[in-house]
Amino acid sequence: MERTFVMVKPDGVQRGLVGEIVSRFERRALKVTGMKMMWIPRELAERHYEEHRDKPFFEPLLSYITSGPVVCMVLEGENAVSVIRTMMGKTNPQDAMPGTIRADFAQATGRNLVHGSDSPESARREIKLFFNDYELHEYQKPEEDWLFES
Ligand code: DAT
Ligand code: MG
Repeated sequence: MERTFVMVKPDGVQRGLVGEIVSRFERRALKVTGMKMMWIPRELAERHYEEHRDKPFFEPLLSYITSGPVVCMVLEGENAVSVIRTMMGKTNPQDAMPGTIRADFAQATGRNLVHGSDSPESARREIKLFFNDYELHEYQKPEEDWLFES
């Protein structure tokens, strides 16, 4: 099983889309192993997005992501990183496929509702940035026997 870090960004919280977005992951039987609301401090936002430090959109990105509370999650499933990236859709919602979160609910790159790690390495880094061990939970769900061939 693979774990990935997902965040409903401030626009998703403000627009009341937390339930809709979490519901899509739950319906797909991805397992929520951590979840919390937080208002990201600027220093954490800078570390999270450090790969973009030299990009022209870095400052607007930081002010967007720190503009209100977000909901952070760790989700687990087979190939969870790429499965969730596909469910989110392209970075620019105007290029995202219908049926993806970004295409269905968003219109602008700078207000694209969700974050999801782009590789297993990024996932490990981001999970560590946002969660303590005691906030992550291993548990069994009764439907697990019906999700995968053994
Ligand atoms: P993603 O969030 O799909 O992984 P990314 O890591 O390239 O995309 O960029 C992080 C965020 O930065 C993205 O969700 C929105 C913003 N962003 C990316 N490219 C941008 C651009 N060209 N103009 C404005 N904002 C951009
Ligand atoms: Mg990214």
